Amino acid sequence: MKPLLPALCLGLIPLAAPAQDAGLVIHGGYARAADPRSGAAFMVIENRGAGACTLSSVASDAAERVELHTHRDEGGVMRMVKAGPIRIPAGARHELARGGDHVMLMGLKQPLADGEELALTLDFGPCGTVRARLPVDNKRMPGHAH
Ligand SMILES: [Cu+2]
Repeated sequence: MKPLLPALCLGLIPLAAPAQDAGLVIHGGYARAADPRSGAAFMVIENRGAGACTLSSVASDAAERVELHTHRDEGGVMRMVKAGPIRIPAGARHELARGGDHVMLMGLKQPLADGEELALTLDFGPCGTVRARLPVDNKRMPGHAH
């Protein structure tokens, strides 16, 4: 009689999904409006994979332009500047949060209204792309990631 177990195991192998294989997990995310034409998105990106992954860019159909931004202290004044790629080592997490790194949306096709969802595609280069749907929450206070 043929052993039954190997066949069962084969049936449990998940279909290939590059981003999942890379072990990138996004949680605690939300978006908020800065004004009717621009907004920002925040989230925690966790790299549960075996190798480092780098977030190179973010895309969204909701805005004309999407950029990675960060805040820089310039003589006591916090200024928002364009950020370079964000590298997340294996086993590490990177927080995109108010006052720090964030996803900036410019030229919103419609204002970010509470209760709606913002769809983003995060490009991690060789680690693949990750799609996220973030709730719009204009009332969330800084520091409340969850
Ligand atoms: Cu910004």
